[in-house]
Amino acid sequence: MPGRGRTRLAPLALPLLLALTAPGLAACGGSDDGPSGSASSPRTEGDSVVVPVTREDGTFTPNGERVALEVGQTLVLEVTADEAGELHVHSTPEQEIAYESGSSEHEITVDRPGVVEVESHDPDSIVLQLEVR
Ligand SMILES: [Cu+2]
Repeated sequence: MPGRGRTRLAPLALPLLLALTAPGLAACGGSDDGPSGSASSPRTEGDSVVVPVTREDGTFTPNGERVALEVGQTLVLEVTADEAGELHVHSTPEQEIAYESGSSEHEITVDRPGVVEVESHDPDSIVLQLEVR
């Protein structure tokens, strides 16, 4: 019976899958750019934290993601936008980042601890929450 054949296969397939994926995971943990280094994840480059930001059809990626930053540490925003606009950094004092359409890089630093929002007002969207320590 086909039904019986399928149930007999299942217990065998699971350990096989685990065996196949486990070495892959181990290998990725040892390298700097595994699958976790996807296009929208923050990463550290030298002393800076680099965060890719994408604006497409009025939607921002990331969307309120928390990023840890040290006081005085440089945050590099790699902006890729299909339309020019402005980001607000709600630090004290507030900072504004004007970006063009296309790709551009913007550096900011925050000189006191706290949670600082990086947002767009047009369209309204929280892009990042910087946890500054
Ligand atoms: Cu604002």
